[in-house]
Amino acid sequence: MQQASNSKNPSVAVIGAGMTGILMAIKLREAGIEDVTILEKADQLGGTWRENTYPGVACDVPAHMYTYSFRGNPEWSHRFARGSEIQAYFQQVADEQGISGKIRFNEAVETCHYVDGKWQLTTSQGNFLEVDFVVSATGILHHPAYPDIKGLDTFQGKMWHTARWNHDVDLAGKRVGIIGTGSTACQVIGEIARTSGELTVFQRTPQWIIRVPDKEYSERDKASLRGKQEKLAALSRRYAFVLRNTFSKAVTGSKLQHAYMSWSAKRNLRKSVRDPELRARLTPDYPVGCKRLIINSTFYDAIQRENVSLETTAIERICEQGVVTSDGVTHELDVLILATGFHPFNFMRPMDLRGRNGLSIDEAWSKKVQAYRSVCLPGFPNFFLMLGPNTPIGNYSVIAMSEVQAAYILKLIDQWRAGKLPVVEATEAAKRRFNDYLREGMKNTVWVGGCQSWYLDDDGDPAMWPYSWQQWEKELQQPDPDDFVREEPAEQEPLRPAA
Ligand code: N01
Repeated sequence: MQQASNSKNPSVAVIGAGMTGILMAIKLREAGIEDVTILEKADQLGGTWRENTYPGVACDVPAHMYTYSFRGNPEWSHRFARGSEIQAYFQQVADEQGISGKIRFNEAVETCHYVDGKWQLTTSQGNFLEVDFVVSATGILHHPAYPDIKGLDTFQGKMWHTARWNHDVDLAGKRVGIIGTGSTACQVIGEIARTSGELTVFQRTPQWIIRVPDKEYSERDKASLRGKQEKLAALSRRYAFVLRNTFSKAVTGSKLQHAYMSWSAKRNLRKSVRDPELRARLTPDYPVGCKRLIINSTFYDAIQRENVSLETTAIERICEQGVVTSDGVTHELDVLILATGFHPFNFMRPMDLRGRNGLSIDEAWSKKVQAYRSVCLPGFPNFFLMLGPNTPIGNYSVIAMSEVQAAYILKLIDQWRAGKLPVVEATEAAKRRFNDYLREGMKNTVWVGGCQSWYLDDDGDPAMWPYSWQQWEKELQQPDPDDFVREEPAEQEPLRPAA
């Protein structure tokens, strides 16, 4: 993108060096913005793919689609890339683009306050930074959710959350329990069933699973793609076309696609699980896609192994020896794995974020976690969220979504640079209109089909994008100047959400 003539040259802080932070740093530089500081709390980049190292960790979006559009990767080992190779991919892209050396590692942002037209940041290293813009690229699913089960702390064996995998413990011959049967658990179970002694899977709610066969790419497959970015891009577009016209449509109101997905998930269960009693216990009572569809080809095989048992009686408490279910049985365990998901609404917190006139993010979001077009927050000028509320599109590539957001953010910054916007701040009215529009779309989605999942907020409203991919691109194609403040408001009482 060309720098606007006579334009201001802003300073930008990017918080987080995961997939979105790296992307934003690249795109800012392409726009001629050189004064960019990337702050990363950990000692390595990669976000999700740095933190999740559990056995079986892989991406359930096809690898050739789960890449930046400008940097296809011919080297993927499988159709569904393994976590470690995705992490290596982001490292490689950041190195190639000269981003890695610019990241300030082990430096968490502790406070981020808007004062006199600038953002002032303090970090865990005791450093102070003042910038024009802040991009919060802190990810969605990075705060592990520990289950609220009585006695959890009393367990005397080894226990950990899947996002904090303990690689020091060898599961061979051990009595292992795992709580949860979401996307993560299914990947873990598929893997550790082969290595553990006895494995007990504690399932609270069954899940619908679609089997998309994995495929190992041969040396010949890889060689045919090396040096051919256009061929890689075409492959990515093909996968995107399929996903948009199947999964994405199935969950956002298309009856035909939903019928097809339902048939596919039910058929998978019927064909994969032989024992009717086990099959019945694995059968959900809610529509396919209501919870995030699980794409997996290992779980059903694993759950039928001799050393694996499915426990569907509710967990009553945890004791020193293991898990006590409501039928009074104590399941004695050496290891307890918590595949219990994440807190999806924490976003940049625990960072102390304060916008205009000291408005804190906790106040702004006290009634509801909402944003304008997922990216901007009224009361927080020149502040952008990557993968903010209502970004996710069920079973689609978050990289593709982030690229759309990054382009939109750059267009907004460009307006500021050209003096067309005094600050980049969505109005409260625009945010309300946008969220009314989202609410309208939610009615047609399958997420309101009566299940519980991280897709839903405290009011039971889906925190997802309820329309098509094409609509998402259209909404973020061009900023609408009428939705942004035209004059910097005078000092006033903080903008609080309406009661
Ligand atoms: O977490 P989840 P996840 N007692 O919230 C159970 C992404 N992801 O880490 O269904 C008993 O889906 C809970 O039970 P229930 C993807 O977006 C992507 O698996 O609430 N059980 C459920 O079974 C995904 O959606 C990839 O009744 C309890 C499980 O724990 C997201 O991460 C791979 C419980 C939590 O499932 C989260 O997936 C993996 C309790 N107290 C993950 N509390 C890719 O490949 C919770 N549970 C891209």
